[in-house]
Amino acid sequence: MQPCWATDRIERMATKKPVTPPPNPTRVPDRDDSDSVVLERVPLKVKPPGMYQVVMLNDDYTPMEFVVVVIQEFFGKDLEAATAIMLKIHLDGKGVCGVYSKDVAATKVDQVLDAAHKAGHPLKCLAEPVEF
Ligand code: TYC
Repeated sequence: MQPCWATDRIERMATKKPVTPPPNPTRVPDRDDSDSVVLERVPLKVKPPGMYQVVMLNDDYTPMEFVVVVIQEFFGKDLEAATAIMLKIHLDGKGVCGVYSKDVAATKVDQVLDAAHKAGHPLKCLAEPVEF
């Protein structure tokens, strides 16, 4: 025989309505009612990092020889390739000196602008994303 307080407590528990937890809106159900697993297709969000081309611009004042040396020095071209790039820039107004990751391209631009500024030439270049 149980003491009276225990019987009271059990009766109260039996008549008390169970508390249902509120639905969690952030939880995505991973199973349906039939116990089968539901796989959700998650779209891939990662993209490979884009590449950047360093474009050099023509001007009327920077000596051709300086441009050729800069292209050799900072873009690793030999004399022939550097001269061809310089002439293309001279004739077309601009030309690509190389293609790099974003950070490396930005560093190349800084190096060229710094060298040109120190030498007193108005040579300009910029980095732009490569379209594909
Ligand atoms: N146009 C310049 C000249 O005739 C040469 C030059 C070439 C300058 C390429 C800039 O990015 C350049 N002296």
